[in-house]
Amino acid sequence: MQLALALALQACWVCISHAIQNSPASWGHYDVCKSQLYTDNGLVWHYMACQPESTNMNKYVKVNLEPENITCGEPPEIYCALENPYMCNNECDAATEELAHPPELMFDVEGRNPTTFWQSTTWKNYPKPLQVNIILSWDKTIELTDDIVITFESGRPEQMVLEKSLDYGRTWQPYQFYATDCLDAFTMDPRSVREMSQSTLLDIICTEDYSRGYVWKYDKTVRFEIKDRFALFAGPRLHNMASLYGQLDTTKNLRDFFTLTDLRIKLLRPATGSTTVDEENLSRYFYAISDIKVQGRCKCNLHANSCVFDKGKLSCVCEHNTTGVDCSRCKKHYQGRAWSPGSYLPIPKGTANVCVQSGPAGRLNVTSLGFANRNQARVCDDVLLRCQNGGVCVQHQSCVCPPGFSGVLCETERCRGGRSCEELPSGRDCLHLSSLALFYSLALSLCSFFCL
Ligand SMILES: [Ca+2]
Repeated sequence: MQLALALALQACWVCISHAIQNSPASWGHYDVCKSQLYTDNGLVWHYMACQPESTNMNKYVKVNLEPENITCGEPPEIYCALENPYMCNNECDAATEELAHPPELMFDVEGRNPTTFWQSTTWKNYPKPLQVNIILSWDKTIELTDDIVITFESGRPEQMVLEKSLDYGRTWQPYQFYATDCLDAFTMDPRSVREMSQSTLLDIICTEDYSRGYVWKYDKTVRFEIKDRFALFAGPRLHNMASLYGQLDTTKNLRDFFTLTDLRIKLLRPATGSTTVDEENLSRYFYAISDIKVQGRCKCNLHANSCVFDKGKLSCVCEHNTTGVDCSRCKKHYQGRAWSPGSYLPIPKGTANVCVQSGPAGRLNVTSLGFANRNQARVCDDVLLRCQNGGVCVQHQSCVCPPGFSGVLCETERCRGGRSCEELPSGRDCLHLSSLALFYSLALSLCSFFCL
């Protein structure tokens, strides 16, 4: 009965794993660049489109502020609560660790109590605008995979623009405008991402959804909605990622929309909680941000499934005979045809578009290597092609498998697939008890039912 329970649990785990793989956080496709296949011609590489896992990009970001001296605390400053101009018992002092609010506190581990946050100087120079640029640089093209979420410790700004750069900060384009009054601030009609359609997805909008006054003071986040935009192709719960990937493959503008090297948050006017500014109490007005979340992946043109951070620099670990930080060109001696990115199509493995050897000599080599490989192909070794389940590799040519296992690398259990295994002296438990098999399939059905 214990075995039956274990099988039931295993069935549930298969089901949960399946669900996890289909969740937006780990889509499960395109995670392997190549695999080895055993064919009549010997072992051959089979190439597939691949991409690195989506991850928290904060770990790799460099942050710069403009103007440089905009962080509070030099000299020490007293600031007041926005809601109560007479509650002025807070101090910012850059020289005292507990009272300092440097920019790195926007990217530290969350969940600390009290919250850690960056804070600007107060609006003491009013009516000169209090404006700050927060520039996030990755020095590498990345692709966004989830919403950008900025959490304010102060009230949310009354005017703000989120911008992106695709050329390491040389030129900038707006991503989204945010204001309490879009018409007044940017002469734009207010819109919401919820009103967008497939044909308007690339529109740059101004939204009033995240800039309401201090009556909403517990609402602290400002978002740039990536998932809502994905959902226009992939469905509300992002179940149909194939549709999105297909669209990304064929529409360069769409792919570029989610791609960037830098982000710039332009804070243009702090929260005032009113239509007028209280000039007697300017220490009520400032910006404070406790967290910025950017989830994405290295852009490797579907030619790498990993990206390394070495000496402060991100770069793709290129496959398919490609090279460069983004795998955006063919390796030397592999320019037999023009470089092209991998393709998501056909779903789910895509097309690798590998770079091939160049020149007539290269082509000759391919033929002769092919012939040579056929004679000398390694079927097994002690590194990547290990014989499994206790098999022994003989002269790199074949695995001698223990009883109960077969296959090139002894990877297949003989008693599977309806064959009787009772006569085999295998130490493994095979599913030859029909009652257990029935229980297993019942458990699997139940789990599938709950998963769907
Ligand atoms: Ca923080």
